[in-house]
Amino acid sequence: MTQALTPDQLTDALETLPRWSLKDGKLHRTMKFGSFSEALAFMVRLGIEAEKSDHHPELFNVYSTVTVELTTHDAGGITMLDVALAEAVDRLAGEA
Ligand code: H2B
Repeated sequence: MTQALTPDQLTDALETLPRWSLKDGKLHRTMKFGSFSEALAFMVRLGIEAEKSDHHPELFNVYSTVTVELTTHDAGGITMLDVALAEAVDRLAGEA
């Protein structure tokens, strides 16, 4: 769970996450909401979810847009913890 994925494992994982791409060595997704309030509510919901597993997203917000970047700092790369958090993001957005 906490070991950085190999390039092959990462390719396999990305095939299961069509809304995500690889950018600067992190899982990357930009999401657009209907308003700043909706974007903020999403970030709070995601933060509560992240606390449960003690694994945290990098969040960037500009008005109604939220960019989510996922990496495991302790492992120096993307791990299954990031894949699980990406799935949680999609679930929270009502897409999975
Ligand atoms: N989140 C992320 N994304 N990467 C980490 O390496 C990480 C984390 N480490 N949340 C956790 C907290 C660690 O610092 C604590 C001690 O469990």
